[in-house]
Amino acid sequence: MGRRVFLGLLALGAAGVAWGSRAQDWLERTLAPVVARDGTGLSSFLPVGRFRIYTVTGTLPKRSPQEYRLRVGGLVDTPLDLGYGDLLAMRPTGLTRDFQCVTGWRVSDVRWRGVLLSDLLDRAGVGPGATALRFLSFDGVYTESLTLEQARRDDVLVAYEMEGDPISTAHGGPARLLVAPMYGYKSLKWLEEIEVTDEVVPGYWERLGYDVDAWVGGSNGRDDDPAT
Ligand SMILES: Nc1nc2c(c(=O)[nH]1)N[C@H]1C(S)=C(S)[C@@H](COP(=O)(O)O)O[C@H]1N2
Ligand SMILES: [Mo]
Repeated sequence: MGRRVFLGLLALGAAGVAWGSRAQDWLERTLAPVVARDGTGLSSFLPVGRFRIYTVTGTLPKRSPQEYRLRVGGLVDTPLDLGYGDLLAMRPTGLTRDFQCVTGWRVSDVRWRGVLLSDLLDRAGVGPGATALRFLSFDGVYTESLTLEQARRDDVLVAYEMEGDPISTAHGGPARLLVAPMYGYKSLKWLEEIEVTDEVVPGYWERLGYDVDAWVGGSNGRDDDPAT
């Protein structure tokens, strides 16, 4: 992608803020093929609204609410296989928090809505010996982890709404993880599977040297992330 095109996209991104979510949807549909064609550093993030869009695969995988499934398995009493409607039918939890990437950008006061991960775990019933969770994305590559104690916090959601709208494809919809007290890389997008495990299995960026415990303000702060 040429420099002028890129600057044009930046301007469109800014316009998206002013025009609202319909323009933003259009922008994301238009940009998705650009990201897919060029998986280099330059286009591995896109400025959309106040956020940058990250995707380690260079694509924005899309699943409609109708086809969306979320599985919860591993060390549980009752494995779950939930649809989008099943998530909406569970007790909703709202949360407004700053969203911060380890590379330094931050979006203040983002409004999220979803299901407490803790509620999902209660529904599945966590079995003996369980100490951690592993998360898988339907992008087929990205993974994340939390300890069971972290996962049970009241600021950790399986989120399906952001800023009052269904979470867009670019932001990891139909449903993504939101680990509000930690850096953005813990908040796995395009959530497909949660596996309850007996040990922490380090996630995608953690295998590349990032802290497994990614508390915002912790030792992790650095700006040499290849995804910037
Ligand atoms: N599946 C997937 N989830 C992901 C990532 C990714 O590349 N793929 N990037 C992570 C990082 S580093 C950040 S900062 C946030 C960015 O969220 P956003 O793209 O909605 O701005 O998503 C996180 N979750
Ligand atoms: Mo990030």
